[in-house]
Amino acid sequence: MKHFEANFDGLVGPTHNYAGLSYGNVASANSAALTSNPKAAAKQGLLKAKTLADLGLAQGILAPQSRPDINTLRMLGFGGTNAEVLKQAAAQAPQLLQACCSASSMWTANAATVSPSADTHDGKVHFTAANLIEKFHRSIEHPTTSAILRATFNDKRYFCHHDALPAHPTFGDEGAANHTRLCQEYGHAGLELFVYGREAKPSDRPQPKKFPARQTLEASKAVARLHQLDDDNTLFIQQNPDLIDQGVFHNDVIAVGNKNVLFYHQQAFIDNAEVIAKIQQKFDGDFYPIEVPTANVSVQDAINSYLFNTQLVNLPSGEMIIIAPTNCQENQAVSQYLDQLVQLNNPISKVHFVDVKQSMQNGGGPACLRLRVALNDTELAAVNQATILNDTLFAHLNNWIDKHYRDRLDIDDLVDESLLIESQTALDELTQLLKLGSVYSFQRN
Ligand code: SUG
Repeated sequence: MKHFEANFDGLVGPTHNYAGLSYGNVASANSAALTSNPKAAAKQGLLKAKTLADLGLAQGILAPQSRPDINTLRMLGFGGTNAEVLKQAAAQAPQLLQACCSASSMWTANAATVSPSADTHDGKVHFTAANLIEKFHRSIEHPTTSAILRATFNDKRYFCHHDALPAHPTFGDEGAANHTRLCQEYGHAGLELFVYGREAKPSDRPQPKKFPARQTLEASKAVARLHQLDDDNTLFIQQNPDLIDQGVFHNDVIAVGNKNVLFYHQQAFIDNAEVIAKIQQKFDGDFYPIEVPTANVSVQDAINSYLFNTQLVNLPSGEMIIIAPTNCQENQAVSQYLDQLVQLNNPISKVHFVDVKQSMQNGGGPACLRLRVALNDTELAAVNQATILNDTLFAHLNNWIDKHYRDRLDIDDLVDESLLIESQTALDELTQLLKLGSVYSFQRN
């Protein structure tokens, strides 16, 4: 039986826009009110996913959310026809309309936390949808995320789905963006690292002073319990709060792991040496930490280029390569560092650059756009096969994007009812393409 890691990328939805919704995410703030290009964004993301499929990796697609979210706007007191709901919201509370139009579900690293069957007591792959409560526009994702995950991993013999944790600040959960799994081989029991920003209960641990810490220790521990993980294969690590204050809003902006390699910045954790020693103690096999010194790459350069929001992947040949955003090529310090990295004696042999600039402008790099799911052959065969990316699905999705997506969108366009109609028409067709059933509430009402 073969074991490997599959990536499930979020398709960028038709309402992709720049609304400056994520306080603490520097790119989102800097892009506020820029004109977006949903068509280019969707194509960039899809091409990135196809690049990985063409490299021989298992690659799936997760459907986007339906936006504008008219139901949420109605819950907030806007009424009448859909057109009236949009108009009232635009006039009275444009920030709520913008939140209900965000295409933020594209960043599927925040869709859920996933533990593979090799780590769990019942031998199933466990998924816990992330509640994303720190940001209103993201907190409304999880019911549909759960429906999409259940329709994608739709075999109870192999997959166990948990609803999002209770929506209270004690349990702020951002999913796999704060979770890394190290292992010797994908099929071996791994060591799951849960990186949190703060403890919800009063504690004397340092906390960020400026920007919010989105993930709590309490949430990480709840997910580990739900996933039936052992103490032996979990580690809870606090992120450096000073870095959160500089814009490292998720751990995957400053560290990434794959198999026995952890690639991280010198300032990623409060005490890197202690973290590495703890991992070394618990990790079964040779552990390979690669620490990037501040002298080579500053925290600012890491945030601007997303050096750590890269995908470290193993090709079928066994070779480990790094999938990096083209922004890394454009940053002199980072580009120099990457040139050196692949020359040095370490497991990473090559860098492959992908252009995901539309997503990057909202703070989402290659790693944000994917949910990693370690699987074996039998489990992959049990996944909804219509969601697996191959040449045919790639061609269909490109045509579907061409047919339905706009190539420019301003935040003032969000009030336009025709955007809602275009979006629902597109997603209705997509559910047929991906054989998802009626995952959207507009299909059931
Ligand atoms: O949650 N940006 C997302 C980016 C998420 C990146 N994901 C990972 N690091 N895994 C966020 O901050 C911006 C939306 C806007 O401003 O229009 C946004 O939601």
